[in-house]
Amino acid sequence: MSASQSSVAKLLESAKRGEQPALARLLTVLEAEGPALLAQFPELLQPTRMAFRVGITGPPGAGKSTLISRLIGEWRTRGLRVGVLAVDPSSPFSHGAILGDRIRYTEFATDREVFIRSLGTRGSTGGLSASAWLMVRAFDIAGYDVVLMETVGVGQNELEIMNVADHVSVVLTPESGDGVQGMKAGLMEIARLFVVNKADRPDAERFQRELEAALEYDAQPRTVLCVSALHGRGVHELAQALEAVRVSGDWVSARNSQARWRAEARALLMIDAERKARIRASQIETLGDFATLMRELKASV
Ligand SMILES: Nc1nc2c(ncn2[C@@H]2O[C@H](COP(=O)(O)OP(=O)(O)OP(=O)(O)O)[C@@H](O)[C@H]2O)c(=O)[nH]1
Ligand SMILES: [Mg+2]
Repeated sequence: MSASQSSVAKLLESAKRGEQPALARLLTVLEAEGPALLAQFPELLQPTRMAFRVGITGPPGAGKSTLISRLIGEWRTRGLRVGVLAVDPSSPFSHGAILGDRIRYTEFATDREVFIRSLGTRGSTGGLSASAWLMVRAFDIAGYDVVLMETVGVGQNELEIMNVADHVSVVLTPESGDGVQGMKAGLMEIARLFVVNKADRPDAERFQRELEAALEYDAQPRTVLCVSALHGRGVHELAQALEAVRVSGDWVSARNSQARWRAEARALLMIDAERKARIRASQIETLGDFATLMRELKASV
């Protein structure tokens, strides 16, 4: 076993014992060297325990972070260990990443069973997705019960990231109204639960009914809940709905489904292809080089 291999093995042991600095380091190592580690350590590839991954997505400012901090509290009162991966670079959770810091939500700063990590803005958005796939495995190893993943549900990349989750909730607000029509079709399909947040504002129930009507003829049963994350209303019911899914264990077999392995493979292959493309492109200096590249491309199609 090489030196770095044995140090990663030690890191895995420490993370398993619940040591937070080891988990922080493991997340960093996984982000940097993930595929190699997955190949070397079977427990990373096929963990014996799995954290339930809950994707929380929705338009900017819908209240995702506020809701997540409430949900952390709900799970903590049940004695569960909660991780957060904030994928959206504009999130308040992520400011720490910009400062090069691991941050914890202030309320939970002294709670050793809560671990919050933001995904940096390094690299492309495709890179974020690959990082999410790799890093989220650290929470399985460390024996966490739940990982909440926050992303702004606007583009294709964010949608890709939600493949990492075992369950996706979409957070909307009464003002989202027409937004439902405009919402990415893929997001509507992937979502199992819709949260109408800011229900302290007018028209929340009307919007809830509209949403239920829009989902009525859908093959997948979906739940729509009205919540006010700011005031803590409806949060308990939401946590109960998510907890029911977690304990049902229905998501465990899906974790090993063809679709999930393919989605993870796609994310990691794309980042690898991007890295190779950058190297190859940096070698192009003249029209002749470019023409050679075009011949190579034609040959490889
Ligand atoms: N009235 C009301 N305001 C809320 C509620 N939940 C969140 N907010 C407010 O909405 C604003 C955005 O909340 P965040 O939790 O940062 O929303 P977000 O979806 O995480 O935002 P981004 O990560 O920037 O996309 C904040 O000013 C919150 O205080 C709610 O239930 N009611
Ligand atoms: Mg946020």
